[in-house]
Formats: sequence, C-alpha cells, structure tokens
Amino acid sequence: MTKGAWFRAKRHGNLRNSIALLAVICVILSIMVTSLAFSRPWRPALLPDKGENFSCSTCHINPAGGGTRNKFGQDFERIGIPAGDKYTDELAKLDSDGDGFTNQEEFDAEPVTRPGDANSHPEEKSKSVKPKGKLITTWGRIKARH
Ligand SMILES: [Ca+2]
Repeated sequence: MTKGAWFRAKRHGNLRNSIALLAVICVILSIMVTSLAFSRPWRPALLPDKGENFSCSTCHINPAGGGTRNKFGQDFERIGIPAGDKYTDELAKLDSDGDGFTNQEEFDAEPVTRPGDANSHPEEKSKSVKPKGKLITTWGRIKARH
C-alpha cells in the first residue's frame, strides 16, 4: 500500500466513523426531543381530581403516559386541547367510555372511577336528585311533566 492510499483509506475510515457518530447523536437527540414534545406531565393536574387518582392513565393506555389514548383521552384531545387544555363543561357532560355515567359523575364518585374505562364506574347510579334540599325522584319528574 502506498503512503497516499494509506492516508485516503484512513481518512475514509475516519469519515465513516464520524458519520456513524453523528447519526447516533442525531438519534439520541431526536428521542430526547420527541419525549419532551409528547410528555405532558402537567396535563393531569387540569382534571377535576388534579390527576391524583390515575395520573397519566386517566387519558392514556400506558400508565406512564404518551401513546394511545383511552376513550376519555380521545375526547380530551378532541374537545379539551382545542379549548386551550381545559376540562370543559362539554367534557364533564359526556360519558366517554359509555358506562352510563358522565365523566363528571366518575370524577365525583367515591372512590373516583376511570372516565375512560367502561369497567370502572361508580357503584350505582343515583336514582334521585336532591336539589336545594328537595328530594325529587324519577317518578316525581315524570309526574311533574304531566
Ligand atoms: Ca368508567
């Protein structure tokens, strides 16, 4: 091998190593930026329970957050995020997971249940409403209309 060929080979090898190192650095940076861009640890605090019960899994399948959203998370994405990252009245009135309880009823339940999981719901739907100290049953509402 001539001296010139040796230098070209060495320079080519160094260039290949530099490109590989640069590629590794780019991958690491993109992973860091992506995780920062998609991680929203402050978002559960916007919910009525302040995220104290289920944290990220209130909206996400993965308990650590990110990735696929459950039904409530999908509704929050559709309604809450465009409203400026807010738990809106519309979200409160929805029954995201279709278990027969509104999202607000799930947050108000004792213990709090998951608004995005149909298998998690309050024990029993209240059959009566007691506004301002007056007990009004479902039958009472029906009679009042006629
Ligand atoms: Ca539920």
